[in-house]
Amino acid sequence: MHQSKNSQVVSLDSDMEILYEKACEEGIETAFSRAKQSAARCPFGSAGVCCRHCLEGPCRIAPNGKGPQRGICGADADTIVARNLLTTLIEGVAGHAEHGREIALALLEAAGGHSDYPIKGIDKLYKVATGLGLDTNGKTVEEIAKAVALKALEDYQKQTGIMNWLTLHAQQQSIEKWNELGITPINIHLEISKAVTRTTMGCDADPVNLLLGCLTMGLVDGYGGLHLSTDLQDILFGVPKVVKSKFKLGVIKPDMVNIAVHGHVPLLSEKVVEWSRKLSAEAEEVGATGVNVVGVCCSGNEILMRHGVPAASSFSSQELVIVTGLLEAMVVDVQCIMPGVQKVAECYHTEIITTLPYIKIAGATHIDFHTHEADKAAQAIVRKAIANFKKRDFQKTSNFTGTVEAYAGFSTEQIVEALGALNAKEPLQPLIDAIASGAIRGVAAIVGCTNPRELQDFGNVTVAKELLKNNVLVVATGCAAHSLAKHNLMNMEGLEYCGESLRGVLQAVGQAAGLPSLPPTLHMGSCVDNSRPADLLTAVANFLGVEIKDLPAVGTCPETHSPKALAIGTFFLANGVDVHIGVDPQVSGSKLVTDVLCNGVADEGLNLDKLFGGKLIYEQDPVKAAAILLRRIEEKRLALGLSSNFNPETSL
Ligand code: BF8
Ligand code: SF4
Repeated sequence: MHQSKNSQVVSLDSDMEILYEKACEEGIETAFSRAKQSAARCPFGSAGVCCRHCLEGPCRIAPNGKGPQRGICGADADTIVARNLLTTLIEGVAGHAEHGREIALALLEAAGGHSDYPIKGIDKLYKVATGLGLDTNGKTVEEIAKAVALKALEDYQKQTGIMNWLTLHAQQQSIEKWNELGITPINIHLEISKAVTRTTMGCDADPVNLLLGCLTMGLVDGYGGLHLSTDLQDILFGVPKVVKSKFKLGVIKPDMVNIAVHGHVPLLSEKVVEWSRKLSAEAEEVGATGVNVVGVCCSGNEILMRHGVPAASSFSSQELVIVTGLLEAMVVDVQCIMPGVQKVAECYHTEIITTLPYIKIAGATHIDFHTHEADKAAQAIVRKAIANFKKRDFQKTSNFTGTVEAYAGFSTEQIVEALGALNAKEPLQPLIDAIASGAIRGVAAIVGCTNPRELQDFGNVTVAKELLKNNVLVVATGCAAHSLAKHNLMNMEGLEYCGESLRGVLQAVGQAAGLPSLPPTLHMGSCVDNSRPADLLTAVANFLGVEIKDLPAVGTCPETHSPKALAIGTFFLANGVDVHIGVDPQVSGSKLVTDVLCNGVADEGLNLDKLFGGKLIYEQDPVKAAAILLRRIEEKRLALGLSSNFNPETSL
């Protein structure tokens, strides 16, 4: 059912609307209500022209030309905007880099045999080891895993050369381009530290050079954050395979002990899932029928992809999950955890449990989680939740029964395997044939977040439907995947939204692989799993002997809020993929920065499109955004010599 934007207040998801109203009635503050209080945005911050990089400031540039045009140190709007953008990217990259480092250490520990995590993805281990040029002959799994983990950690330490994970995954032509520009990263920590240095007062003041620094951060994010994390997680936990699960609030069960896992690094969530199953009998002792784990945000995506654990909420409605009154615990690790969850939890019996020594919330319970004692911590967490069941106040609960079925688990390997059912020798050929014939016009990745300032799911779902209607193959990750799943775009019902030729391809591939069809959009995982669509594009480009930038492929991030999503977008931009963003990237205070990021090839000056073959597209209206993306897809089809309805006269 298509909902109009105006009929909803905070979310296209009617269950979330009900909970939002309940929260308002009970005087419980949530991100949605706070967003309304903060509706007016500071014009300086929004334009990116406010600087607090030193104590001479804060300085701000008057956007209309009347008032100060430089900060006290002499930095102008271009420098300040570019520096602020780089600072934002550093924040995003750091999160993904830490994610990768934690997994690398966990793998090293597992290789040493002192870990609660067995190594499950043996095929992937061999593939990554071989790709890294490691000798696997006559070596044990543990020895190979240790060598891979050390190679990963080297990407945080080496002082010369190129990051191992970049060499492992990037196209050679791209590496040459990045080398020429001097933006190829050496090691993750070194680049983050260098980038922080260049943003400080009295360092890099050349806006174009700062933007090149932004691209380095994009590469660090893509290879050091996303690819490294996905590869090592697949080695530790196994490569995801197609799985059927459920979305929406009906996944929370009134007769069970409910635990929401929230955050990102699957080390914690994997163990909570395992122990929730093992300790089910203890839940029965307190009158529940068992322990039910539900996912929130990207931790939710991780355990959905590998275990089919159902998902309750994306980012913007994370507090509303607690307002059901049915959660015994929300256990969190890192990233995207609103501090506000604790205040909401205090209105109910829900216990917020933090698990990392550097991520705490005042008032929350803290249980230190270490990989070498993961089982112990997970048991303690599940037992706390079980003990809380008796404290539940059934006067305050709201039950939801509605769920939406969704397929997930579409790792690149799984997609290639499905295609292999049509052509075992050249699995990519059916996909390429479909693109070449025009049955599929192109490929789009819908990624990123939901944002409490935006109507939840509206942008993500609208862009998806527009693209599907026009026969674009859509893959999704992150919280955007939650939006699509909740609105039937990951089950067979949603096939009605696809153009006829796309639907035909999805059905043919799906049926060959033993499914009724492929779903209209393919869930490829969490935000670090944006490595997976990148790998798919790389494989297709290599197969065709072209560059990623030549493919009719786009990325879109309609409802983002996170610096991490900007970092992911920058990674795709550096690879020549057009990236749409539906939320103001806060660079409008500098014409130079805006032109470099957003202008098309027709422009005189330096711009990303000319340098790499893709540009940033900022468009709030999702229908217009999809139209621009479709035009870009057709433009690239034309350049590849494929059928195209691109008309240069109407190009943007
Ligand atoms: O890393 S999509 S809101 S949870 S940042 Fe956060 Fe955005 Fe969700 Fe996943 Ni990604
Ligand atoms: Fe002001 Fe320059 Fe300091 Fe920024 S770095 S606060 S513009 S003096």
